[in-house]
Amino acid sequence: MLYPLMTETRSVLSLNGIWSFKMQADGEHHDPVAPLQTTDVMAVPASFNDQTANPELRQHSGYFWYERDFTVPAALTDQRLSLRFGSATHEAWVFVNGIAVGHHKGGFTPFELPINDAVQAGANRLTVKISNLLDHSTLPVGNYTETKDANGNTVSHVDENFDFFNYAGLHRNVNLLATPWNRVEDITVTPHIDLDTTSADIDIAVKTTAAATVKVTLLDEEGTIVATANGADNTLHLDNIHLWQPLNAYLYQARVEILDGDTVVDSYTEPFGLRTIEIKSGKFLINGEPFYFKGFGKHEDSYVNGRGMNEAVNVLDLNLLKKIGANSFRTSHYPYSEEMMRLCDREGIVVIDEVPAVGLMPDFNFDISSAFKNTENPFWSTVKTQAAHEQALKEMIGRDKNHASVVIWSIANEPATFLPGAHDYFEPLFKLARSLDTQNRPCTYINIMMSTPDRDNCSDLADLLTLNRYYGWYLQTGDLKAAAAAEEAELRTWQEKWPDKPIMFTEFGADTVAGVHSSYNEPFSEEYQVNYYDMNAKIFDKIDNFVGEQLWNFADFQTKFGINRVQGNKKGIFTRSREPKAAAIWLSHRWNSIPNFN
Ligand code: GCB
Repeated sequence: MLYPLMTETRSVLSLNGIWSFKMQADGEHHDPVAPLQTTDVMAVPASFNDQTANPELRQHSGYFWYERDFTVPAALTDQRLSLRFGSATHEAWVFVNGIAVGHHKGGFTPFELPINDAVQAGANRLTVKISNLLDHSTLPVGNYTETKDANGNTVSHVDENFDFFNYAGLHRNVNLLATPWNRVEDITVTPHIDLDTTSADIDIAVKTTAAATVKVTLLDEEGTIVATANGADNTLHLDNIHLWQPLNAYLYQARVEILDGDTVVDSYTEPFGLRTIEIKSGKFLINGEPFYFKGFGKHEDSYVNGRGMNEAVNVLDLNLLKKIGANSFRTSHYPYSEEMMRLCDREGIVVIDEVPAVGLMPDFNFDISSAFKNTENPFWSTVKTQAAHEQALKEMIGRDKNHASVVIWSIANEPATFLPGAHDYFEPLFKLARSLDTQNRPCTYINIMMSTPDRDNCSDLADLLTLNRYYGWYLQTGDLKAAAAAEEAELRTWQEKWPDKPIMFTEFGADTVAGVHSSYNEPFSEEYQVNYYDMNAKIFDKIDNFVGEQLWNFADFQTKFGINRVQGNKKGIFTRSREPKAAAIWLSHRWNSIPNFN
């Protein structure tokens, strides 16, 4: 799906701003034929949860409604009109003037709904019903239960089977699009790069709504035309190419036009970068050189906006990331906004792109030691997420396939791959992901602590080993010496088992309350966080195939209530308001002295 762009043939009208809002109370119903009866308002894009002063609404599990009026300019009514949502978390039903125009399930990918039959020139009413319910058939996975209130109405409860707050709402841009009827629907860019001759053959596959005369023009970063071709399936040759490099981005543009004689019927411009990715002898090569990942698992999480897109925070985060000497992050635990992906392309940030497959384990708790003993749970024969998982992969790869910044697809975070049945569940999903990506990016799943080399059932499926490990935090808490021994032993076993697969940590971290200090290296202190990272770093530097360290987490973030969390997860090396803890200074010394390629 193409990102909404204003071009000479396309209009994009923002529907962001203040909308009317109503929580649907238990037993209540609303018919969108009539306007919403409410005085509450919500800003879009943002989560609804932290915009309210009402604790009941903040914690609401169930349905809620957004509504606003919008005007369709008469000049646009003979074009194809559609509504485009960057995301609606987690399931949405959309109505225009009370007429149902479409539905989408899955809270982190865009959808577009044609509305010509429901709109008129001038004033119109847009209503969106949203559900934030999660269960064992959705991604992420939630534990769903129902009770009855005093009036016999059903009350829904969702207990997050994961460690982040179930923020919901219209999280990303909402736009009215006017496009030509005969238009470019999709563009797939597949570069074949010859590093020796610094040349490339670039396949540009254009999908149009009807047979059309297509013209493709490639422009360099200065806007100079470097190649042209006619037809919907072309290979264009470039000499003297500029590579897209980590932290040194270079973006070309593919301008795609549909022509009727000399008239441009539709025009769309897709940015793309030229870079190679290869896994060879335990190394992760970008443009033929061994790349070392330095960076973070992140969240889309900020004060007030919740999980809602916050472009100022995105810009700040990437500036902090670069300042600290990092070069990469993972979109834990769901695809991030299209705006963030475009920013990463432009800033040269290397991205591991993850589907919202999180919570794929029997039950989420912090008792890792007892989970180690639980090896016979029939989880994989009961979970019903396969269809949602396929859809999430299709939508993420469909959306992000042309991004130079994306170098790995993450097919799940911490699934219970130590339980029987995991391989049968994941094998078709890896096949699907590989068949969807014309750039053949490596695929992985993010491995949980219990899935040690002797227990894990899926490491043959992954192109590299991406491990989340909490030695010295959830295990050997406070004992960094014992933690170091256990961690080194495990890493060496992985390396022996798969000598050609690169290994990296995609999570490791220690909760740290900013301002808590200790002369005794106590967990939760800033000193412990520094020493914890120092212990890990010394081990990484001893493992040959170790290709990167992405720590947990970039910043403190909001979670559900629970005795293990004090106003959220405190493993950030920045606070939630992005102030540095002591570990940020320590890391900046380490990372600024490690080259991106080594
Ligand atoms: C993990 C999860 C992440 C949690 C983190 C933690 O393994 O992948 O979502 O937030 O641990 O802090 O416990």
